[in-house]
Amino acid sequence: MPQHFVISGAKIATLVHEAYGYDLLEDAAIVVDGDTVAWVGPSADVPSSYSEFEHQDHTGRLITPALIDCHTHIVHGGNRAREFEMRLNGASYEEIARAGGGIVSTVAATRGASEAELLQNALPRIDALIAQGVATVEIKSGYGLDHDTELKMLRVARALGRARPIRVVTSFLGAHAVPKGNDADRYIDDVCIPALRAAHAEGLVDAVDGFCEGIAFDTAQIARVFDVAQELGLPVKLHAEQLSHLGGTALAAKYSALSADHVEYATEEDAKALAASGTVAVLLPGAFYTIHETQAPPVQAFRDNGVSMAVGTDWNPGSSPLGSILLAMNMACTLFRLTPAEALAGTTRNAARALGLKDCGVIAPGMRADLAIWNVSDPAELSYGIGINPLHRRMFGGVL
Ligand code: DI6
Ligand code: FE
Repeated sequence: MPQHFVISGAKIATLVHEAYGYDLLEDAAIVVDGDTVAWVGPSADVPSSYSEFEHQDHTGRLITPALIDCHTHIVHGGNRAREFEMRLNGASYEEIARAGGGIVSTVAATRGASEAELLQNALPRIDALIAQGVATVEIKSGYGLDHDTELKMLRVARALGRARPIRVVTSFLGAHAVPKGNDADRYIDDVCIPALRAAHAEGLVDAVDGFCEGIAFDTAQIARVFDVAQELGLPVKLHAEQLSHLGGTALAAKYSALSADHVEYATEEDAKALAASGTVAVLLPGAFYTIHETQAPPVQAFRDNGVSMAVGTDWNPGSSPLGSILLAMNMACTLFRLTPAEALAGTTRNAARALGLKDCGVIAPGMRADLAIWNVSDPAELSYGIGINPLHRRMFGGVL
């Protein structure tokens, strides 16, 4: 049951004003009324009308909006540790593929798992994120690549949101890879688009995603999926410019996408297009790190053009087996040169934007009371630590 709290004495990174970085208040208070933030300001100025509310002193702590992981693939069967080991023992890509490795192996494991099994596998991943102050997580389909398994993955994602105190936002990613033995165009028209319509009819889809890449789908194929998304009234997002420059970012901007994700190979011109469409650039340093990518996303061009940047884990069994949003923030700073304030904005305000959510990601009156209370005195500590979790408590919808 949501309660009524006055939380005082803490530093509060409200993240409200983009120009002010953390937008930090010293010795500040938050009034939580039910599931909503009612008031924010100096501890000394809490209106007396709230004097009956339960009081909590958090002197010496930092409060931020609860974190948001805006890009994950945490519903999937199996794992690819064996393949990781084979690669480090010198196996070639072909040898790994012949041994049944790669995305195909995750598709097989996901098809073979029941809904209950997929749920059991994903719960520890959800719990790991919750333990780091995450209150909203995006989860994609994309390891089914057939009608039934794509819908099964999304049902499991919805079930995770009922099984745990966390908000789950789903993305339909039928256009993730071409299943073995299929033609890409026929797969899009005969499997992906009908599955999208069926998933939408079941209420399973919050947004539509795709993988625009040489090893996946080209812009014309993605555009066909996006046209259907538009017809259904669903927002779109896109894995774009991860391994090469194929024009996915410009396509995402053309469709007013919520986000363009990865974007290592995006250009200055792409940055201008994202700015014009209000599309968020989602940076995923876990994949960059895992695949030893050397081309970093054009962070300065994003800054110069006023593109909002978010940061996610991309938690998936292949290119980013990264289960820590805090480590993703550290990597975004170390590998991509984000400032710690940008990294925190990337997992709060801008991550909310990347999901089209307007009621979370900042601390302000009227917003959901999704908060993270940290045992740190300086907000930079959240990005500075490597493998350290300083969370004290998380509040989800007013519930501690
Ligand atoms: N980009 C990636 O890096 C992953 N998917 C995507 O769209 C790879 C997924 C995998 O290898 O399982
Ligand atoms: Fe991804």
